[in-house]
Amino acid sequence: MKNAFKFMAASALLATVASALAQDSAALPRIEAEVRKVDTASQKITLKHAEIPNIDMGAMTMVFRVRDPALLRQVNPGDRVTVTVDRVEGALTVMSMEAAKP
Ligand SMILES: [Cu+2]
Repeated sequence: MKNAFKFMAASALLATVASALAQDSAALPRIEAEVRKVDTASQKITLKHAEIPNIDMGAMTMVFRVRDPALLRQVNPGDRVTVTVDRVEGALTVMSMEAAKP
């Protein structure tokens, strides 16, 4: 019983830390990308992205999850955007997205 309580307390703490980290997209490097495909139904986006140093990834075209599905309503294929990307529960996730400055 005591151990179960400790486990629950530790899990709650980890969840708090994880959500604090996930929400802190301001600290993440801003990455230039071009939208290739928007999949609203499955909340995914295909981006041709520049290097992403915080997850040690080179430039490529790939599919990402999005933190907030509302992000998908702002963009269309062909748009140039600036994104922040992080790993959330093991999945590469777009944390923020805005139109690239011309
Ligand atoms: Cu990639």
